[in-house]
Amino acid sequence: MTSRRSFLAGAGVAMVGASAISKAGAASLPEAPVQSSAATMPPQAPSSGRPYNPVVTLNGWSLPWRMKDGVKEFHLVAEPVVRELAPGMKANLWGYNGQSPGPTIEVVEGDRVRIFVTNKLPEHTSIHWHGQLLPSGMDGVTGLSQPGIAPGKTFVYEFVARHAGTFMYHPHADEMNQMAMGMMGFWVTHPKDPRQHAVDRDFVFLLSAYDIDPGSYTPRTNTMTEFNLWTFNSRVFPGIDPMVVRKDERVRIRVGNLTMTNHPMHVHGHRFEVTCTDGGFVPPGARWPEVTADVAVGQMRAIEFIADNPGDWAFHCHKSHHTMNAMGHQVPNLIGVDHRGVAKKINDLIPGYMVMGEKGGSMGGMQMPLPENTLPMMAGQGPFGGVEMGGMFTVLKVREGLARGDYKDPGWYKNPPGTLAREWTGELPEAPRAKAGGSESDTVLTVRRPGEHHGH
Ligand SMILES: [Cu+2]
Repeated sequence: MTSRRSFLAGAGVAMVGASAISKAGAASLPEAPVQSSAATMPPQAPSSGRPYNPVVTLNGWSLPWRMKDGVKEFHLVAEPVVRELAPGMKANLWGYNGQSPGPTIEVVEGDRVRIFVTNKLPEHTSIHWHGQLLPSGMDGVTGLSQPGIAPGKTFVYEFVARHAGTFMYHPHADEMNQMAMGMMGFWVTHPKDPRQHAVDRDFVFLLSAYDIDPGSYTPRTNTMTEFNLWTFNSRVFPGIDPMVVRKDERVRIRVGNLTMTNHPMHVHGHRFEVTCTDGGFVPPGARWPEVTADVAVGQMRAIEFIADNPGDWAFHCHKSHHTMNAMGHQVPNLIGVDHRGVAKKINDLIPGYMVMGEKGGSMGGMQMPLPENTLPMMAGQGPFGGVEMGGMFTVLKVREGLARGDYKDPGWYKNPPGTLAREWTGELPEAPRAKAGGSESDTVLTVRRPGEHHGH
């Protein structure tokens, strides 16, 4: 990785797209820009070709191209990468151009696209352009549509991006290992007319999952269902950037699912419509309001809404184990168990041991020492304390008075007076409850065995 030039300026954040492209102009192969940072890059206006409204890849970036005789040329390099999942944890993954997931590819409906794919992995690979309508020989299925790309080799794919929509790319070679190692990327084909399907902010990310044992760095790829790190673009909360939007803007969030299970994606404070699926944009008359959209395995969904409700709103997968980071799955339910004494005995053997769960599962405030390179299960902090979330969770921040295109984190929402849940400090009479046993209860329960029932 160090032998390749990196086109990064300053703190590894800004891409110097234009100069990189002109430098490569004479070469037969376009340069392959590398990203060293897991930060969200600001949307990139197109440097050549037809205009479009660029997307924002959450904790990611879009791949620059060069124009050659009217063809958009991209260069992806499949290679081992180190991805920071959140501050405090890095993973040895496989990805493209320095990151997992790979960079987002943005083109316009009708563009002719040529993609060079160089394999720097220790085994063969290929790329399948998930959802594209293209010639069979460009579909990237190893053995079926092409031979695998051997280590050290480069293949060229070329096709026309025929319809606008939301797509993904991923290997179709040793998929179980390569996708469990993080090989995937997003693809957006913008409409020919930038006014069509226009929104003010367009966020994209992929869902991926990893099984990384606490204290280790490399995913176990034979895992079928017991993944322990659930990610947006190979990041876990609190490592996932917030989605910052200006009040009353039209917002689109595009999600692709390359995990091995479905994810019901849920937004707070707003209703949305699914406006784009795997097959393209949904006609307006066929949309209906939702607050949760299930994204099945291999699917893409784009949701749209008007951000008319200022605040800090959770946006997350609704499977509660997917909003947690790595944990042991063999932990019994200890709610209501009295551990006094047990903890003391264990502490004599293992100083620092902490009993978990006797008052529920809340571990936000616990400071049990963790193995190295391991995140707490639920780590995010909010303005009122621990958010008790990890994994597939981030915050939609809707604010008045932001500048157009300002994606800077505005901090926590300041609730207007009278709009914040508060503690009740008045009298608290005991609630009347039905008592067990019958005699003191108002409720009379008559039980009859089925055999005693004669009728009909
Ligand atoms: Cu989920």
